[in-house]
Amino acid sequence: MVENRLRRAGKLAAPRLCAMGRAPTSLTHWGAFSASVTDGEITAVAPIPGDADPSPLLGNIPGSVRHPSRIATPAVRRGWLHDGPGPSSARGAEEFVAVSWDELTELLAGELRRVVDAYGNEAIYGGSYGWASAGRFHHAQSQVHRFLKMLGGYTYSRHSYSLGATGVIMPRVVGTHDDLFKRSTQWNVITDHTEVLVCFGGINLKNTGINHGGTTDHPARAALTRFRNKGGRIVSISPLRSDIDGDCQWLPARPGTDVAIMLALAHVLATEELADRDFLQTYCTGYDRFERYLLGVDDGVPKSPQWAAQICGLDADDLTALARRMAAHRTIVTVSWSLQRLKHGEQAPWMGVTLAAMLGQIGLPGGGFGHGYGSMNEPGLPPLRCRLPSLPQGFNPVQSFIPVAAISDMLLHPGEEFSYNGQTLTYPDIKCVYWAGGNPFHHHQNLPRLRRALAQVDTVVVHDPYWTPMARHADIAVPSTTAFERDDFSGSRNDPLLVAMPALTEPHAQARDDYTTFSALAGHLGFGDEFTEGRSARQWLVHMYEKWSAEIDFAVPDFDQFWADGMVRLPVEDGLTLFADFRTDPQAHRLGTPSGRIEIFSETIDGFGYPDCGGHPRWYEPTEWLGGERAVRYPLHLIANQPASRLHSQLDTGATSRSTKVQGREPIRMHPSDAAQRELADGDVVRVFNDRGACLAGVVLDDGLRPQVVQLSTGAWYDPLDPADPDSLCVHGNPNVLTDDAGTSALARGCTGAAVLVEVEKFREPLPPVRAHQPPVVT
Ligand SMILES: Nc1nc2c(c(=O)[nH]1)N[C@H]1C(S)=C(S)[C@@H](COP(=O)(O)OP(=O)(O)OC[C@H]3O[C@@H](n4cnc5c(=O)[nH]c(N)nc54)[C@H](O)[C@@H]3O)O[C@H]1N2
Ligand SMILES: Nc1nc2c(c(=O)[nH]1)N[C@H]1C(S)=C(S)[C@@H](COP(=O)(O)OP(=O)(O)OC[C@H]3O[C@@H](n4cnc5c(=O)[nH]c(N)nc54)[C@H](O)[C@@H]3O)O[C@H]1N2
Ligand SMILES: [Mo]
Repeated sequence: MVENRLRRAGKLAAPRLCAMGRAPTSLTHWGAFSASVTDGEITAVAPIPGDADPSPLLGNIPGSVRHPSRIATPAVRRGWLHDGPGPSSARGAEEFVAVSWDELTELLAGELRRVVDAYGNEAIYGGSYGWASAGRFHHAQSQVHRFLKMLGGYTYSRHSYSLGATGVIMPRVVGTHDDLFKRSTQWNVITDHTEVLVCFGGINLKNTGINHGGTTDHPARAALTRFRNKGGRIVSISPLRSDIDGDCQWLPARPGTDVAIMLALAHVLATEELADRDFLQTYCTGYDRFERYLLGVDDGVPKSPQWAAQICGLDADDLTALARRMAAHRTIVTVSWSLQRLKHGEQAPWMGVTLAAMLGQIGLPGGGFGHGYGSMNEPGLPPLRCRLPSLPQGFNPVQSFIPVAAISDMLLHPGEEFSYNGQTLTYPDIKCVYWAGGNPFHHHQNLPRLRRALAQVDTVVVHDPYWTPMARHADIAVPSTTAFERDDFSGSRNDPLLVAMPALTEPHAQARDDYTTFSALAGHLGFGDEFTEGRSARQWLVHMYEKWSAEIDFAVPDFDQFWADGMVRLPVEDGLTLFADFRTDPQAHRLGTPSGRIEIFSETIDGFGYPDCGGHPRWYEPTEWLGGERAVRYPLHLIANQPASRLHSQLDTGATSRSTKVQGREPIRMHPSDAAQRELADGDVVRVFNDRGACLAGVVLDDGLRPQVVQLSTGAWYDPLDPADPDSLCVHGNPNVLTDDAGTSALARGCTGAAVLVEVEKFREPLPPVRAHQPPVVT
């Protein structure tokens, strides 16, 4: 403790400086930076030279390591410590008791042993979804999964909140989902060849700040500028003007109706002889079945621009003109990931590919399909020619899994059957939930329901550097280091630099690396040597690097040289066009689908007989949209999208994130006409509500929204006015108290958090304080 106080007072030696005395560099999911370290603390950060468009998220870093919201000591919920494991609705409301690391190890090892002995490893839910921090070794997911596998396994989760629907549908349609991003058509090909970019969901540059594992350059903004300067045109179909930065044709469609719009465009192509029948014949299967639906042969409803106009609120003539323009030019149809994070989210990427196939330009330079431009930095960037160094993961002997966003369903319905991707599975009976590196109170929908679900289990364990809302709901809170307090290295599959991440400062208070925590636990449980393989964290870095460098087919400097240099440049595959090989030779480069082609009709999916996902893409009426019954009670469509000021909930306490808050609340953007109807002014605090929950938010007027659309980003730390009440008002502005915890369909059961219907009213009571960034009571 004394040591820690001294460290904080800056009396101990400042952390290592890199070789040659230059400022140390490090890597985050949102960019590489060099740090100014004064008296042992990170006081300022600067983007590395060469990053064309650094992310403003870097501004959240200074001050974050010693923030009062850090978990300073291992801590156990008082009720759990006193009464032992068991269901409890006190999670999230009770104070904590500080324990020593030895006590924590003993308690935690004992509880894991108890659960495994009494119920089997299946009773541990170790999906532990979340982004954690950049770093190939200290990556929290890799650590927790490796540990739980050696413990005998755990119930795991499949896919992500990012791409829940795409991850299941696109392998059935084009044989892959990863390659859509990893091997996407590159920006330089787009700038050289594309004439029209038709973007469903826009290309929002705020999102291109991010890549999982890190990113060292942000070329999207410059690429779009070059594209425009060469005469390229951008059409943005989106409820928000800001989804394209700069000049474009903005079609502010009613949200949730993109599939209807795509169908209308397809209808024009089909009826005006503009569809490329040769392409559909050679490279696709099932177009005929789809066309019957498109033309309304069986249901009597042609999916014409006039039909779509009623649904999407755009002008039918504009849609017709757009379709003709797309057919006349080299065109890419892009679909943002947000469109598959909605009810029936499988349909938008499937229909996007179908539309691109009808244009016949898939595999031609600058034509075809894109998924996720403006969702992540990765699409448009060249992939590495090699894999990255990695921590061996081992084998999970437990078969039981859930689609990741089914967590509340699983906890509330043990033993019940559910459908997923053609299978009938059974929810396991979970006794222990183990989380490291994610924040379900950020990522999951319908938080009141999640709180009730978490109350069912015997024990919740959370490793996190911060007292996030998830950590507050833990029985056992385990303080982790941040990426800035340990040595590591990182990179990502579409970035040319592998970056050394030397520790910039000493660990805060009693925080420990997850690796150290798991090593101690494994030791206590009798598999310490297997877990550590006798290596310290530093020795693992050297080992991972050396093993990797021996396996790749080009030379890299040895570890010490890499560490001294701070980074190493890796070769990339330049000039890619998505599916170019397939186009050149569809036999040699068959897609990984049953037909080897693009499946516009999928016999497999059709065979599942799901009412909410049939054999070809189609328009299903959404549950949460302005055209439905529900909009009578909740007449505003809330876009709950990714925050511009942080990564998810990470560093919500930081300067960039806090600078956007309105009276301490998360900003909600509203059209002036919607505000006027409710007598709201810029800067007012409002209550945003529906029948699932309510939160406060601060009004920002913006006429760049389609009327009746409001926008409230995710990521404000959940802050219940009454922590004992799962239905309590969130005073800070977390939209997931409002969103529906319903899967996309029986096929993928992806997350549907992208949007929700709400009403907004002025909050007239005295403003409750925001306490989310303060630690809970720990005695
Ligand atoms: N309504 C709605 N909900 C959404 C979305 C939406 O669009 N709308 N988007 C969804 C999407 S796409 C995603 S990806 C998810 C994101 O959801 P998450 O990935 O769960 O969100 P993060 O805030 O990134 O959580 C990462 C956590 O890891 C912690 N952490 C960082 N480093 C370490 C470490 O070394 N060790 C440990 N133990 N912890 C560490 C951080 O402090 C943080 O609490 O949210 C989803 N939720
Ligand atoms: N700054 C920042 N960037 C991020 C993240 C972050 O937390 N912060 N998270 C990263 C992660 S993990 C992911 S998965 C990606 C997610 O990437 P996306 O899912 O693409 O991101 P969103 O910001 O949720 O949505 C993009 C845009 O889609 C539009 N949109 C929403 N609903 C509709 C609709 O029904 N129709 C149409 N046409 N448009 C609609 C919204 O206007 C929104 O701005 O972002 C990544 N980038
Ligand atoms: Mo994501």
